[in-house]
Amino acid sequence: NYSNWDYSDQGANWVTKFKLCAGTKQSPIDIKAPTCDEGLNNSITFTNYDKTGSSKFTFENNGHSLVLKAPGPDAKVTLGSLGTFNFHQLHFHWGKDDTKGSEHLHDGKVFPAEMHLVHINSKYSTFQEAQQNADGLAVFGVFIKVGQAENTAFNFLSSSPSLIYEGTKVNVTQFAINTLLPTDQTIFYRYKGSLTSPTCDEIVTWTVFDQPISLSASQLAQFRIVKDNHNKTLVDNFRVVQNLNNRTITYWSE
Ligand code: 1SD
Ligand code: ZN
Repeated sequence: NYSNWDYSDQGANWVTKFKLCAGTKQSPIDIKAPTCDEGLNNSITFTNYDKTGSSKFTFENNGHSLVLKAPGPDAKVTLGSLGTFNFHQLHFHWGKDDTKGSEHLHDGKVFPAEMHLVHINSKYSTFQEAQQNADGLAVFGVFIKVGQAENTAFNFLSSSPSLIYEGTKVNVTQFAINTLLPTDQTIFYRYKGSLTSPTCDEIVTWTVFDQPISLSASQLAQFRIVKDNHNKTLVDNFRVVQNLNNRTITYWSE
């Protein structure tokens, strides 16, 4: 079931096979006109995001993205009263060139790529269990722009020539996940949405950081050489933005 969808029309046809994709709280969205929420608990507490060690991450081509997985429940985040969420994996969405690639937009602006850090609510023991619940996941979205310098925190991207085909993976020595994040983690947007790929379950508390990170042009090029689940070049693996409908986007500022 994992292979019977692709990004050929940016998700428009998913609704015929995957009912949830036609829901009213779908992701991604264009983040604009957020409402300041004095009550939004701004503190994201990171635990073990700074941990380095000798255990192995895996970096894998799953036919839809490149995914970095940590070996166990280790890194986690607490989102105020929303609870604690264990880091599960991070992955990327990117364009065939720099004019597109991000899933979320920011005031209509598109970025060349976007990183998602997927976390599972610690009150559930498996992804499958979390998938049955509206508070199942917390996903962090980080916009990626193109910059002059190499971003050395993303050196693991240089293994993409070994990840051309779906199902291939490499080991990556454990590194501190917080090195991948924007330096300013205090400005972010929060809304309730969905997985951006089938089966589009509406189980995600989204946190999209305001500050983008930078990768060099050659680092972005490392994404664009891998192939998808139909053995075609995997580019433009983003879903088109969805209607906000009856939802608010909140932010908090000091
Ligand atoms: O697109 C990803 C999908 O590949 C899978 O990772 C899923 C569940 O982990 O999450 C979606 S997304 O909503 O994080 N883009
Ligand atoms: Zn994603």
